[in-house]
Amino acid sequence: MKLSKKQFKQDFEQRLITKFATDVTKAGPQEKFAALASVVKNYYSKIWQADNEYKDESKKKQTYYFSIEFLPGKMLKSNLLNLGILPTVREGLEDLGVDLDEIAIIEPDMAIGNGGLGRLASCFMDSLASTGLPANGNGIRYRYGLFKQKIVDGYQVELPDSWLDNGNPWEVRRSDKAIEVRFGGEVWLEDDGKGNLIPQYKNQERVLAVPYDTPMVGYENTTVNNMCLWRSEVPKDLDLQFQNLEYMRQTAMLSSELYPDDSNYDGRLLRLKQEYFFVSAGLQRIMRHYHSTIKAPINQIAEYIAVHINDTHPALCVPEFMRLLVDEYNVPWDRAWDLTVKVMSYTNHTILSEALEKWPEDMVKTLLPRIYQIIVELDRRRTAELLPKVGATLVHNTRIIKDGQIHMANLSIIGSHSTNGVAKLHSDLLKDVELHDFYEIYPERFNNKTNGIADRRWSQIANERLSTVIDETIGKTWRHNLNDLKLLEAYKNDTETLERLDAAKFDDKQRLAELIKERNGITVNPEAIFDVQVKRLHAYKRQLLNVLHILKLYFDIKDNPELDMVPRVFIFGAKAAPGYHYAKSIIKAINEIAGMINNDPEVKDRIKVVFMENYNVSLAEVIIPAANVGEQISLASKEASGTSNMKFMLNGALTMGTLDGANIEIFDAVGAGNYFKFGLTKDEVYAYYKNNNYNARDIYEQNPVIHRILDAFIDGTIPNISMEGPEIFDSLTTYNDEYFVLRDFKDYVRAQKSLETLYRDKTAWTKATLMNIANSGRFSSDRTVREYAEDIWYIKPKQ
Ligand code: OX2
Repeated sequence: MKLSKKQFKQDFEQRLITKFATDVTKAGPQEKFAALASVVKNYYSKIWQADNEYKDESKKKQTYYFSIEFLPGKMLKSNLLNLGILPTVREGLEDLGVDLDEIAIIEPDMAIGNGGLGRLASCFMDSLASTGLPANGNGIRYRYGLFKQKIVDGYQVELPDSWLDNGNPWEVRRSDKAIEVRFGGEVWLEDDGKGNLIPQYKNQERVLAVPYDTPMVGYENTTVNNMCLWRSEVPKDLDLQFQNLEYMRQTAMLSSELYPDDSNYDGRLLRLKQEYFFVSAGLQRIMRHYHSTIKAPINQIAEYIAVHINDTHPALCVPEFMRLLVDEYNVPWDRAWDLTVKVMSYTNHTILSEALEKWPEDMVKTLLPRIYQIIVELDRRRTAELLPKVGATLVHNTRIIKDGQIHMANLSIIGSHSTNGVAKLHSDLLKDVELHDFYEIYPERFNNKTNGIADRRWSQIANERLSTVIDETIGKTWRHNLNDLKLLEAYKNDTETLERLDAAKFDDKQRLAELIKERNGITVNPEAIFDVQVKRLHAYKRQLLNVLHILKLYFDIKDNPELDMVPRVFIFGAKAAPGYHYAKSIIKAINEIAGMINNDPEVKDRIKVVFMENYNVSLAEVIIPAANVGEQISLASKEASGTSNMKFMLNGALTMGTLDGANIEIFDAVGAGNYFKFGLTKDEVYAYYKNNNYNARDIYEQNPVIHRILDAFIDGTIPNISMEGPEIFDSLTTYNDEYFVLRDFKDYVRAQKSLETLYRDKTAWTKATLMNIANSGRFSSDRTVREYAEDIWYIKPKQ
């Protein structure tokens, strides 16, 4: 949009008066933020309305992305950037003596997601709007987002994230569009005399779902999509009866808290209720819109809408859509099924068995009796139809209902026309191993969509310094088409470009060093290698491998106090699921090791270990630009894709990585010289499984370096971990090291040595940095959503 600085200043000052009866000299930061957000909202609302009208009139097919998590972070700068007014607003504020960054920091992170899955959903929201694709998000408006992490005596403590206390300036509550969702009670079918079986209900629990719409503003275009988040409330006509406090409490709980674990299936009733709640509300809203606006016959619905099931949490989309079609719109069963499969598509994000959702039949039957009937009928019909075609074994292995449980991945695959993994290796594993039986039956449904990131947030917003250097080198087209970063390659031997890249990185490191000083009280040297591992704490991600390497370096110094090594700052950021005991023990160990090393005068600052508390999107935006190295060291086959690996690459950090998830594609893109590869391959890991011949204790017994490092956990070397130390030690020895940490240690140390060697050659290092940036274009989520649009959803961008 066009906006002059003068106009902006006028709008902002005026808004401070109308909203808060104050002026720029007296307003507090919260008031300035609210006024600015309100001005910005005013700027995009016309575009939003016009785009809604365009969508209604053109009736073009739209996607609805159902996700139980979104992780947008802060929206202010992203909205300013996408509206094309970020520099104007920054300068306008400067004229008024206001620093944009100081206002932006006021906005709470919108953290209604855990990690990769939720962040991917938000990257997609940005990219869908920015590529002009007509799409909507659908999720839950949790009152409390992901917990805030405090570190107390080295331990993680969780505090509630009450992010809505000062209101949310971006959302629009649409009470008029509220919808009822029903649970429990009894259901039976009655013949209507014309041969139709009509469900009858008794004693259902009613919940009102109120939508809150948040605009997703496209980058310098005219698209504004919608992210719809549902809040649960007591229906108005029940409100005053007040006789059932438990019911009121239960209703509020539905949209109260995000489950703080994304790697473990938690079979609690509340979670199942949350899943049905946003699925039913979302699909009902779609149906209403279809009837009020699209007005096409119901049996054409697949030409107008696509529904995406982001992991299995929204898998109830399949039976709920069937229910709406069959029960409410009288569509015959077979036709309804055909439509459902055409409308639905599904993404799998993990093969970890503990994360796979399976709901007890009884629970589903009690909570969602009609949905249960539909699932049973789906399963019955499918079994009857497929038995003669593919035989009993395949049918049994792929059934929706097995051993008294409803398998949500099976439901999602069977009820949709597309199942995709999130990186090549992961999608291959789905086809060849984990979902192989399904692949035999439905080969055409399987495909890969390698993840991507919203590059505008992760470079233009998070790393303005680097962005400017890139502009000055190759021009600005990369801001619209990330593939143009490839133009940088022509400058890989250009000393001046390399120096500028280096200077930008140094600035970013200094900024992070200041933050570390402020938050952790630790002084770090910006000349040191900033070696970063930020992600959820999970055994398979192997933060422990990183820790063992740090201990090795520490002991090397203790053995040889004059050791010549490039100073390193090891930076960690990680939340552990509150119930994940082992992960919390690792956090404690990292903090104690940090204390031990940082305070040992003999180390002479050659190693610093920093655990930054409360890792979230905003902190990532400061840490990642400052990284020299990104640690992507999961055991091969366990990390479906990873997305921070792409953010590091885009910011000129080199990857220390296994051949896992999207790391492999990053390796292929940058080439061997610009990536530190180590560790078992997926095939080697599977060979160990097959032959059952991994013996971690042998490694401990036979390798003196490892022996000494592990002993440090139990012999008092590392202080204050008398509980955690033995737990970690045992996991690696007695319990045979589930994620092959000890097996990969030696190769990891080798790769770390070669990293250090390269870092000593500044020019060579910066060249590798440039090569990483230059080849990161493929990892824009603009590319990813375009692939979904073309291959899965069949939707077209606005011209
Ligand atoms: C994560 C995966 O662990 C990660 O590898 C992937 O990059 C991300 O999803 C986005 O696809 N919960 N979070 C994930 O999977 C699940 C389940």
